[in-house]
Amino acid sequence: METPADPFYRQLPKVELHAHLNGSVSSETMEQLIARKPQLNIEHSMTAIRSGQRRTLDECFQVFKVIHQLVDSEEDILMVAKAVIQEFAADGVKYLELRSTPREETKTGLSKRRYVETVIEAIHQCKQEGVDIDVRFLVAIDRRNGTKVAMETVKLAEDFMLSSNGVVVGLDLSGDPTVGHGRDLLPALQKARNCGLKLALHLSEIPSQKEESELLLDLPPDRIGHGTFLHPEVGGSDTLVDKVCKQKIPIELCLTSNVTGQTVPSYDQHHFKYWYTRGHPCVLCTDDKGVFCTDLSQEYQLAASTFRLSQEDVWDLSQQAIHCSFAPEPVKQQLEQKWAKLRPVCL
Ligand code: 6MZ
Repeated sequence: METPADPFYRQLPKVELHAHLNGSVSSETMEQLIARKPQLNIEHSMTAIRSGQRRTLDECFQVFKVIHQLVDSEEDILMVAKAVIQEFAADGVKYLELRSTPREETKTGLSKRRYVETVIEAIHQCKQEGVDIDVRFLVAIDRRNGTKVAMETVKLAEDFMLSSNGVVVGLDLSGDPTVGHGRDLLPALQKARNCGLKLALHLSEIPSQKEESELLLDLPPDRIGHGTFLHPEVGGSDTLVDKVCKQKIPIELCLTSNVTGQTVPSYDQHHFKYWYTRGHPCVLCTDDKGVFCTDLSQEYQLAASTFRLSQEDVWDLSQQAIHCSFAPEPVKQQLEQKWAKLRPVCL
């Protein structure tokens, strides 16, 4: 991140609902990971895309493969998860839903169950250390791993939903959108829904996912990630838009990620405009703050300057995000109270 956001955006209390753990690792933490594993010969330029640069989505997915080599043990996961949580808190994020794909690594003896336990441990440690942020966890399904793994992931998420004291609240469907089809994951997603897990699904991140989105919108998901190609102006359809609007499904919008990954040609053509002007619930998010060299304050400032939002509009956006979260109702009320206390007098 080259220039930090203006004080208004940094001081704004914020809710982050779309953040992939390994994509959120900051350059400072990355330096430490690289120093720990010199034998991998990884340079920092391979783990982040500096602002102003553009990559294809496929190139972005190569970056995650490099990061996964650097984060492959319990120790690494604890370190990155704690650092990511502290960084979001330092950026004024008061409520965070972190998501990550459980991985097993034979080399280090890491199992998927330990992976999730370690993220939960990091969340607990941050709480004990008094970091001012409420953190929840979404267990992620990587779409390229197919039906069987998706089912196993749902089972894992369900177990933790029951045993984690409210930390695990839902399931994310993510991964390279050019690989696999949602049809094969439908039984797993239905199972997740039936057992009470909330669903945050990446939908229509690329144009060819129209049929898949129609199918997945009937679940329905509780939130949509990106939804870049849902509306007719970009090759989506009125049917898709109707489904999203009738069910009032909030959309997680990640400006820098989409422009850097070139699924959106420029900031002013971002689909934020389409959904926001319709009054549809929109939540600004970072996606992968480490890889895309951004933070949430920066994303709010970008949206404000691109779409001419007033400070009041920005405040309302951040406050509405509370109600798009998967937090239990009493937590939402506490957050509302926090926002009321922090509201600047000038608004
Ligand atoms: C789809 C994405 C993504 O799970 O190892 N991920 N999936 N679209 C995106 N847009 C750029 N950005 C990240 O974090 C990295 C993983 O998150 C998903 C991919 O599956 C990636 O491997 P975790 O913590």
